[in-house]
Amino acid sequence: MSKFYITTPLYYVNDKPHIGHAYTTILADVLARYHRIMGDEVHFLTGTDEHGQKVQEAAAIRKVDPKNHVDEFVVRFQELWEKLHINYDDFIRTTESRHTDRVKELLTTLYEKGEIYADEYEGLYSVSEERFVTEKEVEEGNFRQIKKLKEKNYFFRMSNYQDALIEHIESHPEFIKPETRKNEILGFLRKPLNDLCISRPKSRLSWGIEIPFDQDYVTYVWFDALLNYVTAIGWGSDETIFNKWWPVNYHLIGKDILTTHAVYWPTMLMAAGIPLPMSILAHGWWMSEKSKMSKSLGNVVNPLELIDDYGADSVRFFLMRDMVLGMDANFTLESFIKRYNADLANDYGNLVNRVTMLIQKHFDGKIPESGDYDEIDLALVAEAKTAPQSVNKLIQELKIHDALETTLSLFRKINRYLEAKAPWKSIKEDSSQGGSAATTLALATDVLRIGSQLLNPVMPEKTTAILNILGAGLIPLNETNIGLLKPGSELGEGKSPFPRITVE
Ligand code: ME8
Repeated sequence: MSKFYITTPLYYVNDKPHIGHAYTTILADVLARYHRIMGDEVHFLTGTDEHGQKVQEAAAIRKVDPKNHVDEFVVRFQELWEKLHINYDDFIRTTESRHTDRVKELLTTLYEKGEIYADEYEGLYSVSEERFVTEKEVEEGNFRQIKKLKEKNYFFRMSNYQDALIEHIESHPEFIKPETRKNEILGFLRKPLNDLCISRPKSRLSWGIEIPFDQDYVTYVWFDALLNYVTAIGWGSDETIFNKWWPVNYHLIGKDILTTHAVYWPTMLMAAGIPLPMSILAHGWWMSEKSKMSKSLGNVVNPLELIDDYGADSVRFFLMRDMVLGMDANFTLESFIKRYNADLANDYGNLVNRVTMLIQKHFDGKIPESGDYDEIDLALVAEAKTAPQSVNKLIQELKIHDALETTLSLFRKINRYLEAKAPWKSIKEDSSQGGSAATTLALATDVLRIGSQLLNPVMPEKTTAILNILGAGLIPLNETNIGLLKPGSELGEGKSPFPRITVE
C-alpha cells in the first residue's frame, strides 16, 4: 500500500463556484477515488482562500464584514462539493488558526534568518487597481489613476533560489506537467528572478494575516494561501502526520496560477527547509464562446443548474470526457447533451436495459450458465482482459478522457457482439442453461460489469446503481478479472439511470 496526497487550489470566496472550479475538484476526486479503489492510503485536500484584496472587495460591495462574508460564501463551495459527490478528506479555510498560526511562525523564522527584509519600493501605483503596475502596463493604457508611490514593504529573497529551482526542474521531469508548462516556467526563469513583495500596508488592505513583526502590515495573500498545502497536514504541529503525507503527489491547478505554484511555492519551501512537491499539474481552461470562463466576464456556467437538470454523475462524466488534460475545452449545453445521449443513454444505458431485460424474462432474473465459447465470444473475452490494464495505465498517466473512451469503446464492442449473436432470436429456439443465448447474456453482463467498475471513480453513484442492477454489487471494485459474476447471481431491480434527454 502506498500513500497518495492530492490537492486542489484553494478557491477565492469572492463569488459562486463555476464549472472551472468544479472541473479541478472533480479531477482530484476521480484520482483520489481511483487510488482508494487500488488500495492506496489517500489524503485529498481542498478548501478556500479567504484573505486578500478580492475577498475584501467582494465583502465591501455587499457591505458586510469580510469575516461574515467568507463564513457565508464558503458554504456555497461546500454545498456544491456535496452535490457533486466530492469525497475530500479535509477542507481547509485560510482563516482557521491551524493555518494562520503556522503562517505567522514561518514569517517570524524567515525574518530572523534574514530571508525576509524590509525595503522601500518606489514605483507606479494604480489607485483604481490598488497595486503597483509596470511602465509597460501603463503604456498599454489599461490603468487609471496612476501615481508615483514610495512605500515600505517586506520582501522574500526569492532571487536567492533561482538557480536551485532551475536545477530542480531540469533534474525532475515529473515536477511540472505537462511538458509545455514546464518549458513556460523554464523560459520565465531565464530572466533574473526578483525578490517577492510579501506584505501589504494595512492602510490599503486590512483583510489578511497580520505580519507578526510589524502590525501595520498584512501578509500578501499568496504567501499565506500556498502554505495551506502543508499547514493542513500538520506541518509545525504534528510531524508524524506531516511526514506521512508530504511530499504531495499532485498539486492540481489551472494554468492561470502556474507561476505562483511553480516558482513562488517551491522557493518558499526551499527557504523553509521543506522538500518540494512531487508534481504540479496544470490543466487548461473551460472556455465559453472562445473566452475563458470567469467570474469577471460573467460567462460562467452554473454547475448547480446542470446537476439539477441532468444529475451530478453526468456532469462529472462530461467534464472528464471532454477535456484533454492540459488543453482548453469549450463548454456548450449542446455538446453536453450530445455526449450524454450518445455515450451514457445509448451506448451504456441501453446496453444495461437490453441485457437485463432478456435475463429477467428468460432466465428468471439470474445470471445463466455459460456453455463453450466460440470465436466471437473469445474475441470479447480478449477485449475485456485488456481494457482494465489500458484504463489503469491511462489513469496513471492522467489521461482520464482516454481512459473513459477506452471503457466506452468496450461498451460499443459489447453492443456489436450482441448484434452479431442476436440472443433475442436464438433464445426462441434454445433457452437452456449453457445454450447460445445463455452464454452470450452471461458474458455480456460480466463484461458490462467490468466496464461499470472501471467507470466508478468518475460516476460513483450511477455505476453503483448499475452494478446492483447487474447483480454485481458485492464484487470489489478493483477486481476486474473476467468470470467473477457467477451463474445464479440474482439481478437487482431497476433500469438504467441514464434516460435519454430529449431537446425541444
Ligand atoms: O486562483 N477553467 O482562486 P480562484 C478551468 N485562490 N479551471 C478554472 C477556470 C476555467 N475557466 N476558472 C477557474 C485562485 N478554474 C487562488 C488559488 S491556491 C493556494 C490559491 C479553476 O478561485 C482552476 O483550478 O481564482 C484555477 O486554477 C482555479 O479555479 C482558480 O480559482
